[in-house]
Amino acid sequence: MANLVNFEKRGPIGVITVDNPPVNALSVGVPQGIMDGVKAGETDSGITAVVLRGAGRGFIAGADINEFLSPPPPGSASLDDVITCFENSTKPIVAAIHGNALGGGLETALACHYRCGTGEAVYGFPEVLIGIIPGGHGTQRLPRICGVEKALPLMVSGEFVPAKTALALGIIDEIVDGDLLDGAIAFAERIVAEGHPLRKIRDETASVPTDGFYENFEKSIAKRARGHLAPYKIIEAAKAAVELPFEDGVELERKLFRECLESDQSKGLMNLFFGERTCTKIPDVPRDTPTQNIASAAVLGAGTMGGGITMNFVNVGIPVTILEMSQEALDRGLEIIRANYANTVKKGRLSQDKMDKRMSLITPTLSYDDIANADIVVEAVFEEMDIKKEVFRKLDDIMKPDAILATNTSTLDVDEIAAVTERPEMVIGTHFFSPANVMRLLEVVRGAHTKKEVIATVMQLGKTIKKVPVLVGVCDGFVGNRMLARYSKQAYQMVLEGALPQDVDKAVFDFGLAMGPFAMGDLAGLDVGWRIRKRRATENAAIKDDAGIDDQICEMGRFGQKTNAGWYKYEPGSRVPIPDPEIEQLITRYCEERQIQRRPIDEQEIIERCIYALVNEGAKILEEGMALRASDIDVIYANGYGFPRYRAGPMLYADMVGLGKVYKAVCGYHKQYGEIWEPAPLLKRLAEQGATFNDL
Ligand code: 3H9
Repeated sequence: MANLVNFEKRGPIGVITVDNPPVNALSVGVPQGIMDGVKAGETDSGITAVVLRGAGRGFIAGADINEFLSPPPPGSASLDDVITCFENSTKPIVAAIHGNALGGGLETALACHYRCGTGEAVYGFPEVLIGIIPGGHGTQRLPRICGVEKALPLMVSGEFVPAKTALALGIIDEIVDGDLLDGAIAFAERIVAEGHPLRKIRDETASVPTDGFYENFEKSIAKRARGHLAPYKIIEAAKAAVELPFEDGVELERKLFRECLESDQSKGLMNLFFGERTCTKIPDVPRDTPTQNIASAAVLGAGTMGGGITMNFVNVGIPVTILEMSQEALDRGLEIIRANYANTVKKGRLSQDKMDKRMSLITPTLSYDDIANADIVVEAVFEEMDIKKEVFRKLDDIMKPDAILATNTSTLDVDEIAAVTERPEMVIGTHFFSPANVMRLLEVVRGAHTKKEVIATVMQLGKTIKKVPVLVGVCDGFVGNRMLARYSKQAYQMVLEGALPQDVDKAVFDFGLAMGPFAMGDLAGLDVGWRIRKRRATENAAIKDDAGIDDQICEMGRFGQKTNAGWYKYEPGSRVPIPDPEIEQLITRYCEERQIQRRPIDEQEIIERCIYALVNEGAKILEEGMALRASDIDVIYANGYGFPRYRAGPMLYADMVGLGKVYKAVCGYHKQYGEIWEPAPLLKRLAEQGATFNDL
């Protein structure tokens, strides 16, 4: 095995190079290697200073996250040991940074006496994103460098800052032009020649923030950080940097770090970290599968979905021809896209120049002829099989032979759509989530005949347009919506049995989801499902025509937020749901008419029934191979359905509860409610084996 850390002499400068691909994480062996390098520099009288750098893509991306989930044998050298070693060094140590210095990597750099880096390097403390706090003195050093008012937003958001900002904040001392190693060696030689002291950030003091800073800061993150532990622990630790001596602050940081590390939240977030990277790995579509170049796209339909999809492409510089049936629809669609961008410009998050450039990449058209040469076409027309089939016949006729034909259907059978073409191997599903320009999830639906090259291309394209692409199979609702149907059914059922919509929504919100099922229904619009149910009832005499509460709500003209009334009522222009006595009366009346005995339903039952319904269906999906892994399902729920990231997703949540307990509850509901709760055989098997979904 190649050395994880190398040491070499460049004249009077010792150079330590961390070489632990892919990201130079501080895995077992790396801290010891760095310390050995420092020792080599110390003992060589010909060496006056040491430069620490990373090989490959970057400096050091932090601790090895794998080692938090499965800790290595005790006794190996740690980041703490490296820091102590730096502090005891009698010769200057200079960090030379390129690519990124993140988390423990940045902490390593901050423990050096000086830091320089390239103009393209980025710096950050992303620990919060995996549910922990900087645990290598970062919370104590950063406030001493740039003040707690600047340090806290950086550590609590986990955002990366560019080199120029890092220089302005004092995180680095110099930006090196030209070759980094040459520049860093010259920098180190200058430090020695000019007799600069061994600068130790620990000896500096962190300035006291303005009155009310902490309270205001907590308020500013309240929505984003709701339910999360780590952001608040970071605040506590950073406060200590201002108020306590360094050693005491470090002691507190260590304690808070452990608390976070031992929490279920960090396990959830770390699993999600790996899940979001594993989901692009498809066993029978290896990484070296050839992909097609996507230099242009076409989008069919300029409605909400089509517009959002178009924005995704032009945001990354891929020109789009957008096709509609009428000039009016085309104009309306373009106007919405323009208004969306203008809004972002107004908020200062996009320059006018960039907006103009993006708009200029959109070509509106009414003619199929204009899209024939696109590398991919994404269909986002009305969700009806006959219409989709007609569109795909047309696409098959006109599109160039190697064009990828994608459908954005959320409910229809991709194979049935593909079957109307002469090239089903080029057909694939790209299920975007609304609003498509915002939501990160992309379900990539693999048809029975979809070519591996097409799958590889679309998965890669998903990453290019900054989505989290997850491969799913063809089944009703694919993965996300198929599971959601079970969850919504339980929510509705509990309203029939005794809960009110606001009870269910509150329990689910307190559990951590972005919103409850009824508020979500109001946001999405209740009329779509209602129209589908009505149509199915007219088409199929076997479907009993007993209008449910949701149908009756729609019959009252209450379609959700867009009509200021649905399951809740809304003040005009407001999105805040207000429980409505009229709905409560409707529910009570409905139940009385059907002699349904209502009973109190507590929060625990609400959560169990909603979440276990997701889990049981998820297990069926896994067994059928519609999702490749339990973590893929979690990635879908965290990125498309507002599942709290700190719980990863329903499958890991179930693992943490214990599948034995989940299975027992599902069996209980099965006995009580029948077929809908039929336990998934996979859940039964794993529960009996004492195993988890993660073990799969
Ligand atoms: C920490 O430092 C705690 C300290 O404060 C205290 C300690 C006491 N560990 O994302 P990519 C893998 S906590 C292990 O696709 P990119 C990743 O799984 C840590 N593995 O590439 C993937 O593997 P694979 C604080 C890691 O170019 C491969 O590297 N630091 C780690 O899009 C490529 O990753 C962080 O949280 C890791 N730390 O982005 C940084 N990082 O190929 C987390 C990556 O098998 N990392 N891998 O799927 C990142 O943000 C991005 O990976 C990075 C590269 C920006 C570095």
